[in-house]
Amino acid sequence: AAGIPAKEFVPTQEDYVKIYNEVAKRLVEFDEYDDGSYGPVLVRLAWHASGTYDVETKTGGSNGATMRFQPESDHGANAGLKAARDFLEPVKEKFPWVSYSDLWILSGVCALQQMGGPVIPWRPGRSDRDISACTPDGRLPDATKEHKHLRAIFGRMGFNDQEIVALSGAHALGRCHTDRSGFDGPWTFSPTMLTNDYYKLLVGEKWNWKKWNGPAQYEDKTKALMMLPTDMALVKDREFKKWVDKYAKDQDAFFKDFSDVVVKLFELGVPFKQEEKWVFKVVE
Ligand code: DDH
Repeated sequence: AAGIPAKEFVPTQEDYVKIYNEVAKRLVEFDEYDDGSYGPVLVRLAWHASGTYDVETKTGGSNGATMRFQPESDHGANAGLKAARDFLEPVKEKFPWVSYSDLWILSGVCALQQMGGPVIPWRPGRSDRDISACTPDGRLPDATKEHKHLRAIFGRMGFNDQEIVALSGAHALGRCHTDRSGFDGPWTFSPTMLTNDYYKLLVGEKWNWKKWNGPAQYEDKTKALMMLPTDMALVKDREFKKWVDKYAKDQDAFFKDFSDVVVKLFELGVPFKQEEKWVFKVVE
């Protein structure tokens, strides 16, 4: 009636469970994509939304979902992530009250859990910002570089050596695409399951330069798997290697540290009002 303001919809945990379940359902439904899952590219979207954070200026991070806009969507590192954003568009249409920023990160959590990863506690609180909040190009890691670059880039986000190595285990998932990054191939034989195989392969296989016309990358004996120069930096640098050895031997230790560091990554720069983090149940 006139004069009575419409009541604002305040979503509860149950409403976010509906979104988690919808994304999980779509992951099963659209199993023709890539290696059989949108999971890896959803994880990469959540990581690239978060990994722009700069501790000093407190700019970037997942609050804002500024990758919706050019120029950020056109940054070289974000090539191919339109597939993930488009995959989530019908979810946004079904639940218009959720911010893109919360949707992208909750979907990353969903993908990781549904691909056999550890529980990743999550809370809402991100709001979408406009094009003026886009971060400059160059904040995400460059795969052609080495240990110094990794420490500079991840140090800017606020991560130490152990956290850099734990985060990198996400490369158990997904693959490189020649039409996106220029690199080619998956890191493991099970690119839609989160395991500690990335570390096992890093220390257990012999890696040689791939002979091809593409960017410099490594390949294993079978030539089916790959490592980026930045992946190999984790075994070439003694301080990084300590953690690679630990996670190669102990999947539980990897899962625990991975969960902790991903929660930290996904929350960088977000002005939360809510203290409590929720745990979402895996959809069988
Ligand atoms: Fe990554 N990553 N990543 N990555 N990443 C690529 C794919 C995927 C680097 C470069 C690349 C993380 C760290 C690094 C995932 C998750 C994470 C590709 C291939 C390149 C290149 C893209 C393509 O061609 O489609 C570099 C460099 C680093 C680093 O220096 C440490 C981290 C921290 C994560 C994370 O999620 C926490 C995932 C998943 C993929 C697979 C995407 C797909 O479509 O499949």
